[in-house]
Amino acid sequence: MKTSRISALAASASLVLASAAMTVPAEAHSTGIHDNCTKFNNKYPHGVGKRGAHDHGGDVTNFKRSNKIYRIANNHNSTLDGDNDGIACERA
Ligand SMILES: [Ca+2]
Repeated sequence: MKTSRISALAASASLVLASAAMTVPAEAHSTGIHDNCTKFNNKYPHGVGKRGAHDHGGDVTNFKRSNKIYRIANNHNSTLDGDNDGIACERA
């Protein structure tokens, strides 16, 4: 009696786990232009930085300045600003 109850519980637990696994998308979540710098630079060729940001790596000064666009990009994918200088995907 006890064993069959435990088996039933285990069976329903397996069902819950199986349906949870089925809800996971087959492919990684895509964030559109925020997937990587290649896509981001298609829209913003020199990157997007916060107002007043300075390129750590060198001399990129022609990036688009927008606190809002930078914040949205960084929230979607913080690796877009890997060197954390306040400019996402800076490119000369
Ligand atoms: Ca950067």
